This record gives sequence, structure tokens and C-alpha cells, in this order.
Amino acid sequence: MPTMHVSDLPIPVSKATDVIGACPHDCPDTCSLVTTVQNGVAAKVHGNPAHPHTDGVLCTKVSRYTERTYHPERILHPLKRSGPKGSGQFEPVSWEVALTDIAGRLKAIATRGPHAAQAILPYSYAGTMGLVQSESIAARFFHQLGASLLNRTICAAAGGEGLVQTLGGKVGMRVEFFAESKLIIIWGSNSIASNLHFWRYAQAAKRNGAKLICVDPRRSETAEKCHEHIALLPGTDAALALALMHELISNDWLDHEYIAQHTLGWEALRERALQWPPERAAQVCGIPVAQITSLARDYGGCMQRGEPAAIRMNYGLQRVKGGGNAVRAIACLPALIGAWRHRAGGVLLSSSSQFPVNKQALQRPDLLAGRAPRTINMVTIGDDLLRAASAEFGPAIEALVVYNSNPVAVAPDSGKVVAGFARENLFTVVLEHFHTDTADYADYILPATTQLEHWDVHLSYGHTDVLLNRPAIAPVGEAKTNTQIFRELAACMGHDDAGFLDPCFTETDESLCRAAYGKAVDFDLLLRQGFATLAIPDAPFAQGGFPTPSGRCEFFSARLQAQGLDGLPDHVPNHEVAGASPAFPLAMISPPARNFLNSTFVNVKSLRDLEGEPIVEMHADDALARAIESGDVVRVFNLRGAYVCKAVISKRARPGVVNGLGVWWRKLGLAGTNVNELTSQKLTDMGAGPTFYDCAVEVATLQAK
Ligand SMILES: Nc1nc2c(c(=O)[nH]1)N[C@H]1C(S)=C(S)[C@@H](COP(=O)(O)OP(=O)(O)OC[C@H]3O[C@@H](n4cnc5c(=O)[nH]c(N)nc54)[C@H](O)[C@@H]3O)O[C@H]1N2
Ligand SMILES: Nc1nc2c(c(=O)[nH]1)N[C@H]1C(S)=C(S)[C@@H](COP(=O)(O)OP(=O)(O)OC[C@H]3O[C@@H](n4cnc5c(=O)[nH]c(N)nc54)[C@H](O)[C@@H]3O)O[C@H]1N2
Ligand code: SF4
Ligand SMILES: [Mo]
Repeated sequence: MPTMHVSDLPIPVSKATDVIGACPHDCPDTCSLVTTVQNGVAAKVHGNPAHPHTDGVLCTKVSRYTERTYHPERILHPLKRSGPKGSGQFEPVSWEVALTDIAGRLKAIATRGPHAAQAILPYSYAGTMGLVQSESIAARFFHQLGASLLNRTICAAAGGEGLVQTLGGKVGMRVEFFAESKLIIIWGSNSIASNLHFWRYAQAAKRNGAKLICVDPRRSETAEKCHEHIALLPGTDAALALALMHELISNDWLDHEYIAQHTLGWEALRERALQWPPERAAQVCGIPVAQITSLARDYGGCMQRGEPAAIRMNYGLQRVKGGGNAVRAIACLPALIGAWRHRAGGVLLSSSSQFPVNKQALQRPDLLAGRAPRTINMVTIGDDLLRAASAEFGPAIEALVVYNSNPVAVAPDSGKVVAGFARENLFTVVLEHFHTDTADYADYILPATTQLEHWDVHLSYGHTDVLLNRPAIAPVGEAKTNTQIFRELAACMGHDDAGFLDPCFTETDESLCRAAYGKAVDFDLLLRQGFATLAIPDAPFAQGGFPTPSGRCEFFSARLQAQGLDGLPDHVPNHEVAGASPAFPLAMISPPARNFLNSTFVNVKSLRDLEGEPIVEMHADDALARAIESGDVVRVFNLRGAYVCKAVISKRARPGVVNGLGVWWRKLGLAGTNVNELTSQKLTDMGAGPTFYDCAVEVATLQAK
């Protein structure tokens, strides 16, 4: 078996040493971590004071990282199922037994015919955002095999596509300059919970006199700390943005020169926006007209005074049918007032396209060698696991290899997902740290290393620094890195398929870290200080130069029109519009809980204690209408399923909308389900993304307090 060169520096064993790493989690902040190691044990993890964005501070979750790494329930050995599917009963086996058996099972499927390997599906997301421990050797392995491809849509697909079609990429303001903004609109983001280090810049701006406005159906921790909160109905953001344009036009708060020089489709957008007077949008959004006109005055006022106005969007607003259009409409706003002229003006949703990652080198799509396997959308895994073979679908899914993800908890429409995972004729391998809801359905669980135990290199979607993660400790128990697991699986496959003996299957993690950016990033600098800042202009679009086909901010997108879609942004109503269904009159959103990261950390007791119990927040009027009291155990339900949790009557909920905070492990919930029992597999307008926050429900008391 190939061995991995874990470090060119020895791992300290005697005196306490600090090792610089990177937070692996799916969070825009990508903090620089410092792990203090004593006698080979990680004693403490803290924020790197030398990294400007981290500024010595971590969130509560990751400051408990050692609790997660040394958790008594950590999986330390390969495990084989010993009870019925889903029972969570396993027995330890050796690595050799596990890998030989898994390779044999995959080979038996793949060698049945020319496209038979498509019955195998990798399922992974961003449990670690590291470029090496996510899609490097794993991608090579599945490409060589000819397995189905996975469309990794579960988080950001609609908004990402909206941004690409408008600005040309996942590009925008540099986050540090928000500190100099005079107006910050925080749109669809609970920054205090999910983008803490941005919030620190916003606080600096506030101290310098900036006005902060939050647009969010929920009165989140962030909304309550802003000067104003616009609590619109879920999925109505494009209507608000179009009405804002209407007001900018009516009052001539426009930067005509910027529009003429650096945008495309102004006349058409103008006509569209004039169909959205504030009265119409107020009706759709369920908010007072005055909130819209006041927001327009603030935004337009910045232009008149020559002050920078900035928008921080996050992915919360695009988990609805019209998510792509909403992001497009909002991304048009800065060009209208010429906000991009300032380094502290513009919009930021994601910075990830700024990073020159060499994906070809890491993932080696050339190993497909002309084969074009089908693509499965990870959002519809529930339906797809239950689909029979057909000419349209191809073979039924027979084997699933899950890593860096917990689909049984996080994918929508859990009833279907669970039924799929429970199939007796599905062979499932899960690479994990813990016995998650997904791992319970595995045939084999393979113990994976955590970020403290492996090399990796990172991009960020909330700032513009590359980070390197050095291993601080040796792997715990018999855990192996994801890369090493796929290297060893490839070696087992290589007995029959020489393709798996290609040297690309023995490349070391350190070499992969170097290959991720090649010469575009100074690797020696990364080794020395753990981070390297990309060279990006302060105000990237001050003189236009958007990375779109036209080089302009595309109000009108010919590419969308060519796909048969609307070339202009518009309000696209939800699949399940709030109040439209008499049986399920409440709109439910399920935003992240502050002390969890998606479903990660739910099993860390100190963090679970901070969250308490699974809850649904309700407005007093909605609770009263149903005779529900705070603390009642309630049943939240629709035609897809039911979720039992505690009701909390709270000012955080607006009338007509309930907030079922996510994403609990099913088995740690009150009745073995979580909020995704209720969400649907319906997709977004662009990008084929999920619609978690586009979900009609009813709530009833199950057991009074
Ligand atoms: N603590 C913590 N941090 C996280 C995560 C976590 O689970 N916990 N998740 C991480 C992940 S995976 C991601 S993708 C990122 C970003 O993650 P996001 O899910 O974007 O997280 P938030 O910034 O909390 O934004 C969600 C906010 O959008 C609001 N919202 C819901 N529907 C709508 C709508 O229709 N319109 C508007 N305007 N707002 C709406 C919600 O009420 C919530 O306050 O954060 C990451 N950071
Ligand atoms: N209802 C509802 N559902 C949602 C959301 C919501 O807001 N509401 N948010 C959605 C969003 S934005 C996202 S991004 C998805 C996230 O969904 P997932 O990407 O599945 O994220 P997590 O739930 O954090 O699960 C990641 C798993 O990866 C494992 N892991 C971490 N590091 C490693 C590693 O190095 N190796 C291996 N083998 N495993 C590792 C962790 O232990 C964890 O169990 O969930 C989505 N689901
Ligand atoms: S989860 Fe986010 S805020 Fe917390 S340490 Fe990681 S990158 Fe930083
Ligand atoms: Mo996400």
C-alpha cells in the first residue's frame, strides 16, 4: 500500500507547539486555526491572531474542535453492518477485509457491461471544504471507474448561477472593505451565526456611522442588531429588489454614466422595474410600502452623497423556487447607483471564482477517457434511489459511496431519502467521523481523519485568502484520510483494472496541496504563515470589466434567454406560496442554528446543550389561532411528512411564517425525524438547486406543556 508523507516538519511530541491550520467547515469565513499540541495531543484550538480576517477569533463551534476530535463516539475502526439495514448495528473489521470486500463489490457492478459502472454513485459535499480531502483522489477514483457524476447543488446552485449570469462569476466586493461602507444591506443572511467575521467588519462600519439594514423573514440574531429589519415573506426578494429599482428610476437616483458604460440591457430592465411600484411589491412581500421607499431613499441617498453602499447577500434567500432570479435582481442594484466605483460599495455573495484552483489537475476528468456518465442531482437523491432502471434514467443506483456529507439528515424530503437508503439491494459505504443518520444505513463505515489529522489547502467563499492546513496530530485510532482510503481502494481495484495503477492514484497529499494552485500561489509563503492573500484590485469593477461575455454587468442575459428562460430578472413566486394552501397555510423556513453547522456538531453535547431542543418558532398570532403555547410539543406537518418538535412563541417569527431551525440529527430529535421530513425535492429556477425554504406546513399541538 502507498504511504503518505504527512509532513516535512516533524509533529511535535514533547513541548507544547502551535500548528497552523484552516477551519474545514462550510462557512464563508475560512478561519486560520492554531492548534496547541502537547505530547502528540491537541490541547486547544484557537483563532490565528496573525490572520487579518480571523483576527484571533473563532466561533463557539470550532473553538470546541478538540471536543469533536476526541469525542468518545468517534469512529476509530472500520465497521461492517451486523444487523438489519438502518439498525446502526456494526462489528469491527480490519481495513484489509473492508477495502477488499468494497473493491470486489464495486468491481462486480462495473464489469457487468460498458456503462454498468453508472450504477455506482459517489455522494459528497462540503463536510470539509479542503480541496484535497474533498474532490481529488476521490474524483479520480470515480472518474476512472466511470461511475455516475454528482451535481453538487445542495447549497448554492441557484444563487451561484444567478451571480454568474449577472456579474460573470462568483465575484464581488472584498469583504474587508465593508468596514468603510456607509450603508450595509444584509440580505438573506444571519451573519452573526453563519458569517461572524463579516459581522465584525459590519460592526466597524457601524461604529463609523454606517446604517445597517437586514432583509430576512426571521428576526435573527443579526436582524435584531441592525438599525432596520425588513421581514418580508420567504421567496419575495426579487419583488423587493425590483421595487427598489422602481424608486431609483422614479427619483432619478441613478448613475447614468456607469449604466451607459458598464451594463447591458438597461432599457429592458427599466421597463421591467417600472412594473413594480412599491405598492405592488409591498403586497407580494407582506411588508409596509414605507419600508420599501425608505430603503430606496437610503440606497439612492448614498449615490447622491457619493458614499459607498454595500450589499452582503448570503445563500439564505436563494433556497426558494425563484432563488436564481432573486440573486440576479439584487446583483443588478450596485451598477444602477454606480456603487462599484468605491471599494466599499457593490455586492458580495461569494468570492470563490477568484481562486485559481487547478481542478483538472486535482480531479483528472481526463480519466473518463471519452465516457460520459449520467449526472445525478444530489437534491433529488430521495427520488433517484427509488428509481428503477429505465432508458431515460439508466441503471438503478446499486452502490453509494458517501463522504463529507450526511444526506439522510440534510437532503430534502427525508421520507424518500430514508426509504432509498433502507433498500436491501443498495450497497452503501460511508466515510465518517461519527455514527450519523447516514452512517446508520451503511454496509461499511470507514473511519476518516478530521482536519487536525491531515493536510489540506483551502479557498474561501467569504474572503480572498488561500489557507494551508497542516496536520497537528497523528490520525486518531485507525482513521485514514479520505485520500488515503481512495488510494487504497484504487490499489485493490488495480488487480483487475490496470488503469487504477496510474501514478495519479499514489500522489501524496502534500503534492496535491501544491498542485491545487500550482504556481498561482506561493506555496512557501503558505508553509511559512498558513495563508496567502490573492492579488485582487481593491474596487474590482470601478471601471467595469465584469467577467461576463459582454464584459458588462448583464441586466439582460442572452445566455439565459438561449436556455428558454427570462433574460431579465423577475419575481418568480414560490412553489408553495405562503398562505396559498388552506390545508397548509404557514410558510416554513429552516435556517441554520447558530451552534451547529448544517448537521455537524449536533452530537457535540456542549453545543447541543446551547441549542436545547429542536424547535419551531411561531408568531403569537399564529400560535393563538391554533391554541399553541410556548413549550408545547407540536407536530409540524404537510403531505410529505411530520416533524415533532417544541413550539417557541417568539418575536423572531413573523406572522404566517414559522422557523424550524436546522439541521438536527433525526435520531437526536424528539420523534426520530428532523425538519427535512417536510421539505420538498422541487428545484429552483436556475442551477437545479434545492428549495428548503419554500415549504408550506400546518402546526398542531401534540402534547401541551
Ligand atoms: N452557525 C452556522 N454557520 C453556518 C452554517 C450553519 O449551519 N451554522 N451553514 C453554512 C453554510 S452550509 C452556508 S451555505 C453558509 C450560508 O448559510 P445560509 O444558510 O445562507 O445562512 P445564513 O447566513 O444564516 O442565512 C440564512 C438566513 O436567510 C434567511 N432567509 C430564509 N429565507 C429567506 C428568504 O426567502 N429571503 C431572505 N431575504 N432571507 C431568507 C433565514 O431566516 C436566515 O436568517 O453559512 C455557513 N455557516
Ligand atoms: N432544511 C434544511 N436543510 C439543509 C439546509 C438548510 O438550511 N435547511 N442547508 C443545506 C446546506 S446550505 C448544505 S451546504 C447542506 C450540507 O450538508 P452536508 O454537506 O451533508 O453537511 P453536514 O451536515 O455538515 O455533514 C457533513 C458530514 O461530513 C463529515 N465530515 C467532515 N469532515 C470530513 C472528512 O474529512 N472526511 C469524511 N469522510 N467526512 C467528513 C461530518 O462528520 C459530517 O457528518 O445541507 C443542506 N440542508
Ligand atoms: S465555522 Fe466559520 S467562523 Fe467558525 S471557525 Fe470555521 S470558518 Fe471560522
Ligand atoms: Mo451550504
